Amino acid sequence: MAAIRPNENDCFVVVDLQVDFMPGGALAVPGGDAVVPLVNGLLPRFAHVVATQDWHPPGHFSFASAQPGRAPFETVQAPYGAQTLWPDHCVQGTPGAAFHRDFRLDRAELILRKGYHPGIDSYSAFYENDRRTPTGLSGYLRERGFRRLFFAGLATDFCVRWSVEDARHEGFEAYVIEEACRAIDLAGSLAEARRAMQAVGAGSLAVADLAA
Ligand code: VGL
Ligand code: ZN
Repeated sequence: MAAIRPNENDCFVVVDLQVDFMPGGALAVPGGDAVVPLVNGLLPRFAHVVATQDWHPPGHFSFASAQPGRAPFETVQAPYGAQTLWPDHCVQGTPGAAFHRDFRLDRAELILRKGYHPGIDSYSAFYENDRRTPTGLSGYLRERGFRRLFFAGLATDFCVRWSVEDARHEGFEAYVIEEACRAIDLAGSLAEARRAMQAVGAGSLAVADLAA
């Protein structure tokens, strides 16, 4: 494949590079810290960058601690469908919700926070988990004139996957930079994510596929 050279209509979407998703964090993604230097190295190749930030109020519905008798990684039925329960993570204003200190956040033109409604989780940067409540990102990206979105970050099988699927549904071209993502991988969720992203026509890229 010829190298892709990002242009003015392209945006790099960096997903949830936050302390709680790093090794030692409340919801650690294995190898999550390894993507930070890769993402930093990619930033200069893009004219435009958006970063997302998981941003939950204390006692959020997706926290197992908020559901009596439930443990992290169990699934419950929410009013909007199945919801995985998580350890408390990315609580608004806490150190765990902060971006990794080495992430060059200064390059981001927008920080899109999600997951702030107490009763709805939001994996996707576009729609909350009820699949109906918009975050406003698609209007923003459209108004900016972006057509191709390039994704990296955490976690491949949750926030990256759901964002990529919604990006396609919203009519954007979507590419996943595989080496710059890491997965939680609960019960085959990574394989399922790869299938789902392929099924919606998202491209899968290596860092080397992007022109330096
Ligand atoms: C995420 C689970 C819960 C993610 C966020 O960033 O992939 N996963 N909240
Ligand atoms: Zn979360």
